[in-house]
Amino acid sequence: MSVQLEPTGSLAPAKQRRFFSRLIKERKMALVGLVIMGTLVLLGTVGPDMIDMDTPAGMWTERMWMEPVTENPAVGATEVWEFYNTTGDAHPMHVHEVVFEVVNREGLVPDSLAEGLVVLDGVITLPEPSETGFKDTVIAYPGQVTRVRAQFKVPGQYVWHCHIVEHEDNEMMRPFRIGPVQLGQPPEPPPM
Ligand SMILES: [Cu+2]
Repeated sequence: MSVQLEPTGSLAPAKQRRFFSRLIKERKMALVGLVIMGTLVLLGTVGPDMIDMDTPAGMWTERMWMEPVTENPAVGATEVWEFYNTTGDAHPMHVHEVVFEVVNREGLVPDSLAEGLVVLDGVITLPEPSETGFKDTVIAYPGQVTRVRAQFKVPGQYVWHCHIVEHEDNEMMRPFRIGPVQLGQPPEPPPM
């Protein structure tokens, strides 16, 4: 499905958010910094996700590189991807295959982060002048959700990841798939 949209930033923030949420699937991903079994886990989802529909809304779950795909846009779908940065660092987030527009950023309530929850504080920031137009990488600042909008046109299996090499090499990378599993693509592992 292809959706024609108002240009980024042309609506008031609250109206903009309602407009997007009516039309477009939102996916909520988390940037997390946890050590589990000696491994630094740096990406995840904000529940519920495709692996665990029982995760309470707003609670994040760390997801390893080898876990099944949690982002599976339909071919031709336009989606808003939300990067919830619960860490203390800024991360340049890169999505393969697509170009995207930066929609906006919104603050997260710090006390909730300490409890494993993301709660929006309602303070919305529009993209910087240098962030207009199509991008393939966006900086996700700490304590904020960064929203981007993309159309996923080409079926296949790709990755999204932080572009800091030390981070992407340490679990800050996840697979995603556009459309159904195709011949030659890695089979879906069972949920861990
Ligand atoms: Cu990073």
